[in-house]
Formats: sequence, structure tokens, C-alpha cells
Amino acid sequence: MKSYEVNFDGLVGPTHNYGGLSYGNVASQSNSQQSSNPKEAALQGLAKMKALMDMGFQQGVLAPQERPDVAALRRLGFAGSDAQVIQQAAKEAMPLLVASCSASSMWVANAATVSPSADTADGRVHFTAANLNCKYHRSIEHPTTSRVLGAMFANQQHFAHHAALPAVAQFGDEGAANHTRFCRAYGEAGVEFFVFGRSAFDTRYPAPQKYPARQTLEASQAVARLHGLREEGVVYAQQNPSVIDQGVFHNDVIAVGNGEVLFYHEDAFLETDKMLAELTSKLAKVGGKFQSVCVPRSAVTVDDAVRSYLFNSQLLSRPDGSMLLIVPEECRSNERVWQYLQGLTGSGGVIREVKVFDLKQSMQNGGGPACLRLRVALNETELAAVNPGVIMTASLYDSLTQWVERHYRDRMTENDLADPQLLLECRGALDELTQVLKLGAVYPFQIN
Ligand code: SUG
Repeated sequence: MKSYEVNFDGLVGPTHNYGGLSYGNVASQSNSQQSSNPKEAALQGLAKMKALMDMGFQQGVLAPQERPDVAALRRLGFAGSDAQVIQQAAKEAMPLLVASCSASSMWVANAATVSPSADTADGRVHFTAANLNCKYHRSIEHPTTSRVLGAMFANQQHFAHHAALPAVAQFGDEGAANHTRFCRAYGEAGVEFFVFGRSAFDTRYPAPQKYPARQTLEASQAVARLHGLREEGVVYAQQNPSVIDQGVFHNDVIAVGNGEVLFYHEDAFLETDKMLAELTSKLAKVGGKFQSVCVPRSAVTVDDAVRSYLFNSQLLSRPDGSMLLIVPEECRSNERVWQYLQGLTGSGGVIREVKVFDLKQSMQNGGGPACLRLRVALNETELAAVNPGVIMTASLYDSLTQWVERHYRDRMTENDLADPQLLLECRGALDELTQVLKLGAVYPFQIN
């Protein structure tokens, strides 16, 4: 049976703004308070989805969330009508209003961890929504994420959904941003690679000194258990704490894998040789030949990687077995990174081509091409069971582009977030969107 990697990209929500909310994420911190352009952000994301679809890849779309999240503000003690809640928060606690307005759900690599059916004990595709417990503005995403994923992958014969892990830092889980799957073919059993930043319960593991490690070993192990993964099909590795302290807040800022290939920076992991040996032997057991492409620090520094987002790229398989790397424009403007990429594609190795996309609006908050997509490996039967409303087509692209043009503002600052009219605008837009994507009622304002 045929199988595919389907990339579901997060559609940027109408409140996209630079809130400076993510300590440890260099771009988010350095662009704090700049004015943003939600319309441009959404159109840049849609252009990437359309381009990948046009290249022949399977592409889907994941809906944004209701923001401002008035219910979240009410839980923090703000009261009255929706407009009063927003106005009171703006007056008394602007950072909380900003957090409740974040469009951070666009980075759907953090929405969930997904295990394909070939890896799981019950032969279903498993999803665990990420608790995103490290940052308040992201911790409020998972209930709606779960409803949206449930509406996209509704068929219980093929899809199993797990609620987010307990909402404490010891089970901090950031979803697929710290998870990669290696396999010979998408429909065959593979090796799932979980990268953690620290252990919550075992003090023998080192931890970063400056910035938080968002993913714990215990969270990754819980996800592997929930999904029914075989021990032989799982590898755990620790991220190098010193790169977290340099701004590598997720593993997908310093490594990306696809098929049998891991593309990574020399400083990405601890005990790299042991990890590579385990990946090689476990992939061999399911018939695969593991390959790694290491980028030396002499060619590209960790700082270059963080600024350019070289590793937050999408590594995609082409029909001839070679691979294509989708990188952000910032890679072309970094001389060392661009030179490295020229050498890489000209070397006769597996990565043959690089395509560049302008995702500046998202990049300024620390979200590159790979952050914007959630990968779901599906066989033909499973793909047919996905809600067809969320699969990208030329006509869906047109509808979504027109929808963005109609509803989105082209400039957003803190003052705009304090405008109660924005909530009404967003709800109107999202109500229409759920019809376009055939999701049913998924937002708090639709179900309460
Ligand atoms: O969680 N930025 C996101 C970026 C997530 C990127 N995802 C992956 N690497 N997979 C984060 O730090 C910034 C929001 C703000 O500051 O307005 C933000 O949430």
C-alpha cells in the first residue's frame, strides 16, 4: 500500500503579534513590541503550503485558535462582559492580555507528537497533544488543539487521541519539535527518536544553566508508552544543554530528520556517537540504513544556526530517493550558511536541492519552516479517512487566501490587542473558517 508524509501547516491566526513572550527564544525576545503584520504572516504561510502542494507533496492545514482567549483571562480573575475582561486586563496586566492574544498555535510542530500506525501496538495513528507547559501563552493551546485534531482525524478505527500530559514542568512536552521518525518507507515500521532537554527526576542528567529545557525525558517516555511503541523502535537522546543556553529552545532548531537521514549540527546532542550507533542498529532491525549528515561548527556556528534557522528546515523525500531542503530566507542572507548549503547540494550526497521561502513574519518570533508544520505519516487508507476539508487543494488555497484578505489586519501593536472589536473580528473570521475547513464546532465561542 502507498504511504505518505503529510505536512499539516498551521494557518497563522489574525492576532499574530510580537509579544516577547518566550524567554530562551532569541527571536521572540529581540523582536518584542515591534509591530507585526498578521495578513502578511498568514499569506507567507499559505504560499509555502501551496508551493509544496504544487511540487507534488501531500499538504494539509491546521486551523488557528480563538484569540484573545477571554476564558483564560477569566480564569485569572478578570470579570464582566468580554469587552470588560479585555479592557480590565489591558489596564491592569498588559502582559497577560498579550499572552492571551498570542497566535503561537501557528507553530504546529508543537501541537502534538504523532506516531504512525506502523509503529504502534494497536495499528492506529496516535496523537498526544503537547502541554506546552513551559510558557503560559502556549500552555493554553492544548484543549483547542485536541478538539481541532479530533475534528481532522475523527475516524476512531484509524486514529487514537491522547490528552496532554499532566500540566507540570516535570512533564514539560513540546510535541513533535523534539521528535523525529526514521524509516525506510513511511508505511513501514520505523525508529522514533525523542530528544529531551533535561530529566525531571534523575539528577544524573545535566541541565542548561541559563534558559529553560522545555522537554523532559519523562514526558517523552510517557508519550512513547501512550502510543504503544516498542522499545526496539525508540531512541532517546539528550540535547546538549549548552546549545539550549545559546537559544536552541527545541531540538528542531539544531537538527532535522526524514526517511533514513539525520541532518544535525556537531554540537546538537550529548553522547552523539552512542546515539548514532543506537539509531543505526535499531533502524537496521527494521530494514533501514541510517545515514547522518553532520554540520561542523567550523562551517556553521551554533549562533549561525540560531539566527538562520538552517536546521528548522523541512527535509523532504523526492520520488528518485534524493532529498530537498526547504529553508527560510534568513539562510540565504547568512554567508556561511549559504556557502555551506551550496557545498552540501553540490557534494553528490542525498540532499540535492535547497528551496528558499520568505517566512519573515513567523521567523521574527522564532518559527521557521519546520515549526510551521506537523508531520503525519499515513497510508492510503488512513489518508482517505482524514477530514477532506483540511487537505490543501488549489481551490482551498484560493478560499483561504480570500478569507485572509477579507478578515486580517495588516498591522498589529499592543494597542490593537486592547481593542475589544478585535475579538469580534476574530470570532467572525474563525466561525467562517470552520465552515471552509469543515471542522464543525471546535472553538470555545462555538461550544459554550
Ligand atoms: O514556543 N514562539 C514560539 C516559537 C515556536 C517554534 N517552534 C518550533 N521550534 N518547533 C515558542 O517559543 C513567541 C511568541 C511571542 O513572543 O509573541 C513564541 O511563542
